[in-house]
Amino acid sequence: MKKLFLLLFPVCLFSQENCFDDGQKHYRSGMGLLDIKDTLESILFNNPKHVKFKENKNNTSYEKDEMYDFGDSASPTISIEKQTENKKITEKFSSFFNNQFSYIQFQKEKNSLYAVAQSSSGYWLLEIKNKKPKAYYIGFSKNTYINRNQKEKFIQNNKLYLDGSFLTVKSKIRFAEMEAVKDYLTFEVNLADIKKDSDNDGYNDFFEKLIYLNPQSKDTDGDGISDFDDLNPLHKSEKGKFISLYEEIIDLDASIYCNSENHYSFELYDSDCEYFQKVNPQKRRVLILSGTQAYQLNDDYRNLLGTFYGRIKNGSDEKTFYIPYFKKSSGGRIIAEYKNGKWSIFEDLQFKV
Ligand SMILES: [Ca+2]
Ligand SMILES: [Ca+2]
Ligand SMILES: [Ca+2]
Repeated sequence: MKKLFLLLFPVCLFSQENCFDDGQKHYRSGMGLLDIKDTLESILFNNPKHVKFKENKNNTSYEKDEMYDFGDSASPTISIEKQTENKKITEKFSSFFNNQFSYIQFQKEKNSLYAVAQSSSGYWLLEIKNKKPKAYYIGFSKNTYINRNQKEKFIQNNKLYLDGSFLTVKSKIRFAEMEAVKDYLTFEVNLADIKKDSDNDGYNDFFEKLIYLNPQSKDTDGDGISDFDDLNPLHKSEKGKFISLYEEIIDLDASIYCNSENHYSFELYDSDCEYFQKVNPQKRRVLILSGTQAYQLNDDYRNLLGTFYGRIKNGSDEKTFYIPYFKKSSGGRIIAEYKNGKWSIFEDLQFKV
């Protein structure tokens, strides 16, 4: 009996425990994962089962491919005519998907127009069919690089064939420096696997798994808004004094990508504070991961965790509150004042965290 009681006890304190300063240091979880040097062995082990690959020495090497920018005219495989055509198709895709993707290659089929594209979360297959856009997250591992130079036809016999390689971090000094541990690969994925959307909510299963949504439920958090339309799909929103404080704070990070129109771009946060998790954003699409989820997030998204907000510290007058924050290379604190039921917030950039 006693044991059970002890287990239940901490749950009741959950929200406050994780929101307010307790004099302890709380580091962001998930940070530091970038330093791990992935070996060929671990990369092969972690490669998802639906992704097959074969070596093909005629492919472009990672080193050579990486030198080309998107749509670079110096790329040897793209003629002027092709470039003009690609520009037109790019505009067509952008009219549906705004600025959420960079396009790698297009393919016209009888009833559909396809694109292989990249976003902050990884690689996607985009489809326009009967003027309806669909985006399917391909679900490659974080170590998978897809060449900018692809063969003319990447879809054949209901399979996706993409050239690329497996990468690892070359140097810890400069984060961006990568090298291929297995080069000249052609990846093969069944279209049926990536198109699978078990709950038919508009997000394919692979994307839902990546961002901790439920691929078997149209409405993960049960708030009546479908995953696809929910601006905070992981948590049911509520109203409250400190919840509205976090609503003000996330507006400080407003970016053009994570607006309500863009279903595939989220502003990512990690916080165990329930007040933060229960925000009801009006204009922005947010994913608020728990510290544990952020730590486990084993995909490209891990590079994209934005600002981390620490715990709320009470000022001496009970109207002023302080929240430290950490960005990739800087930090500061939010000063929040509560007057007549409203928050005024300021960023104190001079504050050293
Ligand atoms: Ca779904
Ligand atoms: Ca779902
Ligand atoms: Ca929902």
